[in-house]
Amino acid sequence: ESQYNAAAIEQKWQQDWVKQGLDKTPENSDKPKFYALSMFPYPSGNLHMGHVRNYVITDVIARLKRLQGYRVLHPMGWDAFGLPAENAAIDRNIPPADWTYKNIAQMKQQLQTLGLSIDWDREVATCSPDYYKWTQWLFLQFYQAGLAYQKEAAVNWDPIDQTVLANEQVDSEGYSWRSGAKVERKLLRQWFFKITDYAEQLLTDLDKLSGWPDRVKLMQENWIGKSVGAYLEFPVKDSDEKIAVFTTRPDTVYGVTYVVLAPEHPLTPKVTTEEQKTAVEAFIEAVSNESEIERTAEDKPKRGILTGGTAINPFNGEEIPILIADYVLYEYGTGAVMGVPAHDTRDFKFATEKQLPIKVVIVPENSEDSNPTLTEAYTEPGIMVNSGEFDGMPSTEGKTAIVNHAEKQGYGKARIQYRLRDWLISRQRYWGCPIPVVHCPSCGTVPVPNADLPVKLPENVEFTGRGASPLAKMEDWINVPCPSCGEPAKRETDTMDTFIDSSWYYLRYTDAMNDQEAFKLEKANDWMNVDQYVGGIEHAILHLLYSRFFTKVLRDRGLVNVDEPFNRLLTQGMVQGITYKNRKADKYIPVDKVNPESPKDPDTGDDLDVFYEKMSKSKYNGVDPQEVLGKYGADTARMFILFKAPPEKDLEWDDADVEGQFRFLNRVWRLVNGYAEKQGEVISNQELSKEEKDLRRAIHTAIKEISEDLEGDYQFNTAVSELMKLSNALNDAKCINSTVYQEGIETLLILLAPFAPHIAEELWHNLGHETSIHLQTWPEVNPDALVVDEITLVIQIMGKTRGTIQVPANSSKEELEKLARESDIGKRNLGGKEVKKVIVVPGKLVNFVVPK
Ligand code: ANZ
Ligand code: ZN
Repeated sequence: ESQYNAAAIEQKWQQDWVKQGLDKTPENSDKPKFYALSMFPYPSGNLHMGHVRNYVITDVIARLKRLQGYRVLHPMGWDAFGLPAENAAIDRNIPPADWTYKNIAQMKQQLQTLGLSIDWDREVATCSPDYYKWTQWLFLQFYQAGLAYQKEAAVNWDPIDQTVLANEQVDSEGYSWRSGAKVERKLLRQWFFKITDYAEQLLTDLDKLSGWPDRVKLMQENWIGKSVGAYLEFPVKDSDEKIAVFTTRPDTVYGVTYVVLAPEHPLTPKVTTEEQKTAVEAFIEAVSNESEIERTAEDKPKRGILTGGTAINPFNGEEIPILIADYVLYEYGTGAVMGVPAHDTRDFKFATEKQLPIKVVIVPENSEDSNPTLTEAYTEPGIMVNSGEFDGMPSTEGKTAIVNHAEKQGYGKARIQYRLRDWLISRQRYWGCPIPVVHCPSCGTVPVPNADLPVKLPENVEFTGRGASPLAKMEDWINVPCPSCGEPAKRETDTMDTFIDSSWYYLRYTDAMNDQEAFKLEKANDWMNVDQYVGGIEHAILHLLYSRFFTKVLRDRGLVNVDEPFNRLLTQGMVQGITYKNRKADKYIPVDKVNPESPKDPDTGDDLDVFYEKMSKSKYNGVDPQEVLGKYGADTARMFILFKAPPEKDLEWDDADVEGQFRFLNRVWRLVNGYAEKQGEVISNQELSKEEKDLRRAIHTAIKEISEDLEGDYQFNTAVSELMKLSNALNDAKCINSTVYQEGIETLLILLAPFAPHIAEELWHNLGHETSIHLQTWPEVNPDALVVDEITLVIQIMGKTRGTIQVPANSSKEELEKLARESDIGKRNLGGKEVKKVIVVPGKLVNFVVPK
């Protein structure tokens, strides 16, 4: 009997499947469609366990759906633009394209060893001109729709390297990763996408996404951040200027004791008095380098200063001071707020520090005192007091009443405000998609005509990491005739945020080879939406929000007919490795240097902390997929990953459990091959024996349980447990010449096929089948097979029949006695009586002997 040699059979079948074209996407088929999508990887060069888990999950779903009769689209590609390639160019002088394509080749080869049923004909790489041509075309669609525009915006500026930095290149203290310089904020002209136009739709359509985790929907909701409130205008004393504020609490307007402007607010210099001028300017200078996070941090004392100017509360004519403070953000609302220290926690702290008055205008219902002294802000609803004609009104009603009043008087109006800002899409980088516009001295911004797309990245660029973007130095590339007037003009040198590349790749997959269009409408409409999207929670906000935005814009341009890109979303948990840390020395110890029986630091002898944490190089707790695959094969790795934890939960890597799955596959190997060898004539009995009936029940229970586990929530872990149960039942059964046994063996293999595709295929062929197991049909549950036969049981007391009950035919003696005792007949006749003896005749009767 042959040994299970994973390496040999996996290679064999992978080649065979390619030859047969099993993974190709069926184009002309009247089967229902299923689009299974993994978030595509950044080609860093090495496949890690997080990738493996992600793609194995999607693959099981894709394989399952094929067996269930769907035509499946299961593609893969590369999110291939981005900073690391440029850094490699700077550090090692390798052109970004070379580095990227080398990594893609390496990772693709690694992916293929996992036995993923991917249609590689549809592979895309976002850095390839035949992809980014269409990214540029889509940019121009946005531009024509008025959804792409330029404005000044603050960027991170490294004053030593004279370059713009991405947020990730600035450390938490605000220093440059490269030069170590303190990063400054500098205003530069930047490109934006007007995602704010879609804020309301992006919010309300979350309701359509019943197949998304609530957690992700909540994160998106918070990011969009809808606030219902009002704009109110406070006139500046002795001036025509008015300060508009955004407030969610118009009901507190009588409690305003000051107004605060963002330091950058254009009114700041206008309201500042001569005496305060120097102090105000110094304050603005100090704030200008603070990041938004620093400015709004909860725990930090709020910094602010009087401008000397005075505003008037239009509701009661009160004169109130105007301040500037760092916590007021210029980009949100109107960049100005009304300070209500009695009812806002932040204002309370600020007013207390600055000794500004606190005026109560809301009190709890039934409160006697309308001027209580507060030790903290009262932020709950209540009854309005000290609010003129509004006194006595519940504050919840007061919100509308105040806004209505302001609207009538002409100094305010209802307003919905979103926290979402427009998407800053320009990057001063080389390795990204060039923005296809030309700047002409006479025509202004001119789109590159479609016929001239793609605007290709120039080659032979010098990378120093210093100065402006490498593109800005490519004179030959920059200088072009204006597409409109033909006069000398200059190319845009900014490239696009790589999140744009990944906002439409799922559409390109539907028609990946098209060199005439980004994708054909009919093909996109045919395959969209993605039925199941699988990826990391780290993309819960940006990538998913941007993709949703793209889909809606393209829908409005008539390029696709769906509202949402991703029907169902599975965010898989992290893969964690066992981690050893010397807490005293604050250092991690590589796993292979530690004796797991008594974990000690090999250098110092200190006891080590042992815990599970996300695998990472810096913690020396990673497990290399190549190593596991080399030792056990892809099928074992897949089984372990699926078995060890539900897909959305974190998974703790455990070698013993990997072993366990390897042993299970070996058992299946022996079971099926043993059967294939011994298998004689298969006898079909008219009347099934009890053993056959039991086995048949086990088979159909497995079908039922596994089908249910894989429906909706994809509980692969319990499905694998069911596979193990069925395999045990087959191992124990003796009726190997029965058709039932044959059904059991074949069912086991088909149920196993999505999980461990290679071994299932090999064993399937060993049974004598010619066509691939992956072309079979997922078995159906036969409800009859699940039914447990019943018999009529006679209940006797002292040999006298008192009645009968129905019981399962296969009940044991103990079960029969219990069923009889607990039946109504048993209870009625035995109630309280001591039972001396019980006589059980299996399949017939139970007789209770009681004292006379
Ligand atoms: C007066 C007031 C009284 C407020 C009160 C709250 C409670 P969200 O929910 O985030 O929209 N605000 C408005 N613009 C701001 C800006 N640019 N920077 C900092 N804070 C700003 O919060 C809206 C509230 O945040 C607004 O309502 C305003 O303070 C403040 F008892 O106005 B409120
Ligand atoms: Zn021109």
